[in-house]
Amino acid sequence: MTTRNWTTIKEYEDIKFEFFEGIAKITINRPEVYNAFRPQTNFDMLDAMDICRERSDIGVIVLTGTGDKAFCSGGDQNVKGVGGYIDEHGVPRLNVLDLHKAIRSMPKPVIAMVNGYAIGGGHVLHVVCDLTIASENAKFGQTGPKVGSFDAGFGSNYLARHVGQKKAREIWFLCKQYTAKEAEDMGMVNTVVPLERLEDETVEWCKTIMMRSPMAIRMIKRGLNAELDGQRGLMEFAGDATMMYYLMEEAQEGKNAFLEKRDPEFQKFPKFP
Ligand code: S0N
Repeated sequence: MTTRNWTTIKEYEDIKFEFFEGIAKITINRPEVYNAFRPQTNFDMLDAMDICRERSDIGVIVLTGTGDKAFCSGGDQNVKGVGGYIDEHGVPRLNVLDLHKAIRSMPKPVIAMVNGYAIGGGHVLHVVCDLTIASENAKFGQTGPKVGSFDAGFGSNYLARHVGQKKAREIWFLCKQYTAKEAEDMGMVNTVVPLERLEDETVEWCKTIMMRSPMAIRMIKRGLNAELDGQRGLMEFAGDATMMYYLMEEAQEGKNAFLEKRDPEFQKFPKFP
């Protein structure tokens, strides 16, 4: 494995947040519980995602877990209580759903670099990411109906877009574990590599993506999301269309005419077929 000089962007309690040549890496850093998330973990990741969105020198976000055992084992069962996962103030939360929304909304690709178990809510996390690159030792599966939870949102319906309805139902109803190869064959993993090549391969994918047009990538992500995300997906797609319109001279003409107290000369702009 190539050694890279990742620099820390910001210190957090539950995650590492690092940067290298346009790539932001968010690492769930709770190896003692196989990188299970608690409310604080999700707050940390949400803050990091905000920074990724704002920083124009970040082109791709990589999500992973510390060590070679687990990407993420889902919700931390030690803090699961009545109404959700209990935070330090005693408030039950399911704020992992805010993280799902942040990944969907992120106008840049988010890649799951799966280095071990992606189980339960950890499996959902990789499902929600735009791409999944897995190591050969990775294992995939849902546990909800076995341990008293379920995700009837992206974790099941978006999963079904990857693997089909029958397989999605199998994954949830039986709660089996699947190898990385099986997950790749099902269509929910993009590629599988030896563990020692995982980061190299992921960085190569990131670099290739970053050579592509960021606006084109953004619009493709928006369009693919919109099919499943209803009015919200359409809103984000439309928002980006408006942003592009604002970049055009035609939109500037409307604003300039208003400020100059004259009629706009929209007729001079082409009406393409
Ligand atoms: C990952 C598994 C299969 C690994 O098994 P293995 O190799 O036998 O290791 P273990 O000895 O079991 O584990 C090693 C140590 O790690 C601790 N640990 C593992 N997972 C968790 C966890 N999730 N919470 C707390 N601790 C965990 C073990 O206890 C052990 O520690 P020590 O050594 O001290 O004993 C296996 O560990 C496993 O099956 N883990 C549990 C997986 C699971 O059921 N996760 C929770 C599933 N539920 C959710 O994720 C909640 C979903 C949710 O919140 C949600 C709700 C609505 C909508 C969306 C979501 C969403 O999450 O997306």
